[in-house]
Amino acid sequence: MIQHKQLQNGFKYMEINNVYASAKIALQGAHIWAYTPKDKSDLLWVSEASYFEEGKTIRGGIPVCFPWFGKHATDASLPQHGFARTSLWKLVKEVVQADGSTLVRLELRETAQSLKLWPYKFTLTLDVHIADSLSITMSIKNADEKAFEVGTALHTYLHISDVEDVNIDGLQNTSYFDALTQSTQIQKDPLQIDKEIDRVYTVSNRVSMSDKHHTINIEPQGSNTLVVWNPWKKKSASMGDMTKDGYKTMLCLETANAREDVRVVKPQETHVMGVIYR
Ligand code: TA6
Repeated sequence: MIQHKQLQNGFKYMEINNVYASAKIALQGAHIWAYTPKDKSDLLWVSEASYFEEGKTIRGGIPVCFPWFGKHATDASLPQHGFARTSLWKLVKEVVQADGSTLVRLELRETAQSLKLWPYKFTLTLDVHIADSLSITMSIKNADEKAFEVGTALHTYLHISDVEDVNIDGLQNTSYFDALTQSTQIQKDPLQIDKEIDRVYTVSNRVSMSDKHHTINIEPQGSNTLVVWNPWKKKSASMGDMTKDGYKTMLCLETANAREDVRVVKPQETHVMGVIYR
């Protein structure tokens, strides 16, 4: 079943319930903010202090970062992580498949406003497949006459038992850029976390994250970067949309095209990136 709902303030979202899972997707940002497989715990974390408002990103779920990741390379006044996550997308497809799973397609194109921030015509499509796994595919079509460079992320907030329980396997022997020390390092062992972390790993293989309750496999496509982020206590205290202890039960593992992995897309070409969580 697919239902179209809105909050009292007019914030629009879709609620999907099928034999495999339930999910919620906001039209602003094509933002998946809940995905719960049947008889399992929530995959995604959302801050209890998150905004659900026009023009403000949801703190949690899966923000879509586009057309740049992080701060803009040359103009710090432009919105962090681009404009896709706060733009209103168009729903172009909602289908219940023969096997009972659900496919939702949302689309974003350039507007007069986006052209002021990023001077290119584009078609950005997000395909979300809700089944016993959650599969997300982002297709970036260059609809302009000149090539563009694009940075992206599916900035996923995973819901975890406790950040200090977590073990991340699959990053061993990869290099990462540590945004906190501005240095490049090599990851030797499976990753465990006991303080603030903000790293961009160079990795294209499957990574798995285990906590006390479950193991989540993260299978990327068209991406050579995985960002690992937890703001920890001090930084979250400075963020208006985090509660005091919220950071403990979240970890961002973000399939991305960031830093050296930004992509050049030529006119009429399409870059496809995405991720499957199982
Ligand atoms: O992906 C990690 C990161 O870029 C961090 O540096 C960080 O501050 C964060 O994302 C959250 O960004 P936001 O703009 O959503 O507050």
